[in-house]
Amino acid sequence: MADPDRFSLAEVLESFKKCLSDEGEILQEHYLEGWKGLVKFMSSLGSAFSFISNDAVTKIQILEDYRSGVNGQKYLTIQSMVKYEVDNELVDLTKRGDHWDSGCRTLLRLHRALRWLQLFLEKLRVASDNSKTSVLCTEAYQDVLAKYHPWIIRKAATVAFYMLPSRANFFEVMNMGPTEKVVAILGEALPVVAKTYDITEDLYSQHGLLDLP
Ligand code: 1PZ
Repeated sequence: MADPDRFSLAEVLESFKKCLSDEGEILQEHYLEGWKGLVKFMSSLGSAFSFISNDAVTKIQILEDYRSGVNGQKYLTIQSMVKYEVDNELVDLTKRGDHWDSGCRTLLRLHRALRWLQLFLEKLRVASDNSKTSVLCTEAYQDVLAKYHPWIIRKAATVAFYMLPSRANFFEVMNMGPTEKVVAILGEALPVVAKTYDITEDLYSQHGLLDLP
C-alpha cells in the first residue's frame, strides 16, 4: 500500500492522465497538480534541488493566480488560455515587456521541462539496475532543455544532477513498489505524458509561440 503522506509518482502520472480530455484539451487544474507533485518529489531529494523547485513553484503560482483571478474561466485549458491571451495581446512575442509573466510564456517553460521529464523517465524505465541516474538525467537535460538555459543555470543543474541517488533508490523515493511495477506504470503512463506534450507543442507551434521570451 502506498503511504498517502509520501510522494507517489503514480499519483503524478495520474494527474497528467487526467489533464487530457477526450476532446484533446489540456485541463490546467490537473496539469498543474502534476507539477505540484513533481515539486514535492524534488524536495525529498534534498536542498541541492531547491533552486530548481523554487523556479517551478514560482511558475506554477503565476498560473494558479491567473486561474483564481477575475478571468479564471479563460485559464481552464491550455487551449483557452492561448486563445484568450493571444486574442487580447497579453503575450510579449519578441521581447520582454509589460507581459513578461504571461500565462503562455510561463507555461512554455513547464512544457519544455515536461519533455525533459518524459525523456528522463523513459531512460530510467529501460535502464539496467546499476545505471547511474545522474548520467541519464544529464543526457536528457543536454538533449532537450540545456539549450534554453544560460551557462550559469546549466552549470548549477549539472552539479545538482550528481547528487541524484541510484536507480534503485530513486524508485524507492518514487514510492511505487517493486521495480517491475514502476517499470510497468511508466510504460503505461509515459505515452500519455507524450501526448500532452505533443498537443501543447502543436498548439504553440500553430500560434508561433515556441520562442516566447
Ligand atoms: C530529478 C532531478 C530534477 C531535475 C530537474 C531537471 C530540470 C532542470 C532545470 C533547471 C532549472 C533551473 C532553474 C531555473 C530555470 C529558469 O531560468 C528556467 C527558464 O525560466 P525563465 O528564466 O525564462 O523564467 N526555468 C525552467 O526551465 C523551468 C524548470 C522547471 C523544472 C522542473 C523540474 C521538475 C523535476 C521533476 C523531478 C522528477
